[in-house]
Amino acid sequence: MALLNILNYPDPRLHTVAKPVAEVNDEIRQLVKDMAETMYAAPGIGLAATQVDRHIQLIIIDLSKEKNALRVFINPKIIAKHGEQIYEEGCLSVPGVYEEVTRAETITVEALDEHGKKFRLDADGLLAVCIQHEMDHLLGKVFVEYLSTLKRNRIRTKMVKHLREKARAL
Ligand code: K1U
Ligand code: ZN
Repeated sequence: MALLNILNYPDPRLHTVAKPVAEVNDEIRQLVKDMAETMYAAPGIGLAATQVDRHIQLIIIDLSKEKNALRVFINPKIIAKHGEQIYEEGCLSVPGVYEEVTRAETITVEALDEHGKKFRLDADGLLAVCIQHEMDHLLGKVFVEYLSTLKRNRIRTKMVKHLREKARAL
């Protein structure tokens, strides 16, 4: 297994639109393993392939404390959504920033699992938030894009400064 590099906002590669996975094979399953290791190490509760510079429709989520309930969504599609909820979101590509975002309260998602088997899932609460957040990554959208231009520009400036300091320390 391998730890992958997570792209940091405002890296332009985070705005790439992901392509569907044509075949769920061993290469995809290896990427799932590497992404899971990367997400657990961060630590985070979700990760999209976009964030590790792989522009395919693959996201993973694990909301368990024990890190033993990995959910894999390949070519996910939201087929129904209802209501609204506000949640203070974070993002491994925007470290240290937590902001409220309004999303659907409940969703129904269809996807393939790591064996290529189609499944349907009804999700609410944090799971619904996380699926929507990760699926946005696949569309090239980062959660700060829901914020005001003023807030987004402040975050961008903070991140650029943080990245410069990180590079200088190397
Ligand atoms: O997409 C990502 O960068 C992952 C992100 C997922 C997410 C969190 C909260 C709301 C929406 C989406 C994170 O995992 S940020 C880190 C985080 O929330 C967390 C980390 C450790 C323990 C518990 C939560
Ligand atoms: Zn994110």
